[in-house]
Amino acid sequence: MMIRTILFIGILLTFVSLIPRVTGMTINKDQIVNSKQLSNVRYASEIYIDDVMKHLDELQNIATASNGNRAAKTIGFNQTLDYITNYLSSNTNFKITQTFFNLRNFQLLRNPTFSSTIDGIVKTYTYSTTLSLADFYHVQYSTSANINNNVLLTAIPNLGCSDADWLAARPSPTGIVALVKRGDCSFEEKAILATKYNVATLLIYNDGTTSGNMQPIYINLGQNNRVPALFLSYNVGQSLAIAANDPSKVTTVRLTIVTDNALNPVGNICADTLTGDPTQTIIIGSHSDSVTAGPGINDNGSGTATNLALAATLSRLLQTSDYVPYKYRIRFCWWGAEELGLLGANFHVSEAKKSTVVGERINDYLVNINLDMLGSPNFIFGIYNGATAPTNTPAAAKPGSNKMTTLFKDWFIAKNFPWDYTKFDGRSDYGPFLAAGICAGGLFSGADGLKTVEQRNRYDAMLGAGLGGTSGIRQDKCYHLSCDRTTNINKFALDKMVQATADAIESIGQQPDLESWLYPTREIQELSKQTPQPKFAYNSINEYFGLPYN
Ligand SMILES: *[C@@H]1O[C@H](CO)[C@@H](O)[C@H](O)[C@H]1NC(C)=O
Ligand SMILES: CC(=O)N[C@H]1CO[C@H](CO)[C@@H](O)[C@@H]1O
Ligand SMILES: [Zn+2]
Repeated sequence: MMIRTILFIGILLTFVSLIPRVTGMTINKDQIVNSKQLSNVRYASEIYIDDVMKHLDELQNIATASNGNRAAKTIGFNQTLDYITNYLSSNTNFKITQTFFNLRNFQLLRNPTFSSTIDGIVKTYTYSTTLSLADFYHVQYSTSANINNNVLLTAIPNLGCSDADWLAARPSPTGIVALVKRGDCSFEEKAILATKYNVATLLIYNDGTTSGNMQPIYINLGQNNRVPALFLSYNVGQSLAIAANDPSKVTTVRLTIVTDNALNPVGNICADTLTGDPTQTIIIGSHSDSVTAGPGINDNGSGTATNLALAATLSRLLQTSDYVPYKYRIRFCWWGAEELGLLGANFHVSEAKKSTVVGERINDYLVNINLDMLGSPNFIFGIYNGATAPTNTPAAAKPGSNKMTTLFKDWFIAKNFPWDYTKFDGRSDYGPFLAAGICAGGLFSGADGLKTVEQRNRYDAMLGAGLGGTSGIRQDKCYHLSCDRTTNINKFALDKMVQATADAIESIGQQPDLESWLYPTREIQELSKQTPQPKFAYNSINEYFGLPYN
């Protein structure tokens, strides 16, 4: 690897020049680490909270001028991307790439209609947004359907989770409407099979297993869904299934679903250091969109702004002659459409899995540091707990994620600051990396969790009276609300989180062999990567949104 060799010589030369002041021992990898003590503990002290706050003010201005938010598909989001790109071009020498992907703009344009005809008897069903009154409900990311002739209905045997179920259906589901009961596999899996067998529309009905499972429910089939779908109550679904399974009856349906599924291009931005091995990349990510409900200054403007300040500071340092360049390429990314289901990061990871370009392949990544909400007003110093990675996390990603947890923890301990573990459930932009076997770590200052009395007391004791916040209230009372403005930011907490992140990047940047450190038995773990990988960081898009998974 050409770049790796040149860099290594560069590091070596830098080190050699320091030898007279050091010890004169033989040069080995450990001593390159030791050079950190001589000249290279600077990143954290050269990044300033006021720079981060300045970015937050700019993001706030953008939101204020754009109906109060910076959500994907709005002008506020586009202006956020412009701001990031312009700032990076004028304040770093990094290579900047903007990649667009299409975001489906799902909208229900009018209420869907649905009726059945069983042996000539017509029944019209009720659509209502009050689910307790509804016979059926629309499905997020359903495509449109206009079935105004009576079309045959077929009931898929069992729960429609296998090809065998779909092949056994009589009549065959192809070209007609298919009815499937809830259960066993995820809703998406049923929809994928329905698409495969080319149904005219998929009707999923509740399973009636409890009193809470009678009414239709709201589900999301995800951006990739291609099938028209409705969700029916148990009673409607069950009576239709009985009729459709009765060979002496003719059971047909009519329905209309009118949706707008227009595609909107949404951008991811990445900025790469010009130095460092591209086949060993450390990727620092944050999301650039807000929810539609508010300006998203803590969530996750604080991540966006921190990432910008980190990038500019590192670019400056790397152009300083006495700062030892890292052996690894550092890539800073701003993901689009996190709030809609990690779409930007997921797109990046799925492209990387397909790529054969050196430096762009998924295996060119060593670790993903995710910068989330970092300045919550009633903050905790939260560290992702590698030990609580989702159960479907590939083995390869686990040891390194634990090491990242320890790295952050050691920083807070060394500073005599309090800290807490936060869950590492894949529900942020690191999720797709983790699911692809890349270890991850990061910080999180808290969202709608309540600060406990124990936390308040411990933070007060360690930080000084009054700095521990308030027990019994949420860590971010403005989480996903319009009051998530710059005034919502706890500058003290954000400052510490920024310092901790800079120090973590510098520390792993200077590891002599980061790959061995993060992937201690990579060869063996390579084997476990052969097992089928989850499509997403979590089992289904519904699980991500806290909806029933199946
Ligand atoms: C945002 O930018 C994209 C890509 O340039 C463009 O297609 C889209 O129309 C813009 N959206 C708005 C709301 O300006
Ligand atoms: C990604 C992020 O913001 N982090 C938080 C910011 O975004 C989403 C939304 O809040 C949360 O799920 C994350 O926890
Ligand atoms: Zn959010």
